[in-house]
Amino acid sequence: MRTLLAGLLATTALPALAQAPAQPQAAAPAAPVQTYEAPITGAKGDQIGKIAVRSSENATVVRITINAGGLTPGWHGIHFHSVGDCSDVGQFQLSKGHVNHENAKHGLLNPEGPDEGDLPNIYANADGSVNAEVSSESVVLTGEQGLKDRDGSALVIHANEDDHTSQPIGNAGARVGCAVIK
Ligand SMILES: [Cu+2]
Repeated sequence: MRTLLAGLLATTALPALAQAPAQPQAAAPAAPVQTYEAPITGAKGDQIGKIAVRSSENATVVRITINAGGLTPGWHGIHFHSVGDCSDVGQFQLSKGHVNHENAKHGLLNPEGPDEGDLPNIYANADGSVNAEVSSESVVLTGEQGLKDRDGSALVIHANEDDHTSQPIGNAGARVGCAVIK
């Protein structure tokens, strides 16, 4: 059956190829890229760096820049949390839990995950600085379920690394940085 189908495809595909127009087809217009920038507030309320977010219709890329002294050296879990409120400095609980419209389990490596807030860890250098870029195909900036929805969202940085499997946040610990996305 598979070879029969392949044969059919081959015979029908060839004439179609032969009829293809000689001139190159005009490229489809690129989808608009949305951009957003915001400061990252550290555990003591000082600005420790910034996020620069770019999003297309189906993916989001976040560039994270953290100044020397901004974080403890080593790996840190980061997530999109569901509310754009970082005003409770040092706690950052007002940013609530992860963006998670599907009620998925947390964890990029969890068979029942990931949730929409999940992102790879970032690594802070010995001086506490970070230059990183992470991406997600689970969220975008605009739209009803976008990061910039009615109550916004937040990029939250945790004290420890995310193990990408444990509930609810991969043992990532306290919230030590927060950036509003609104
Ligand atoms: Cu988190």
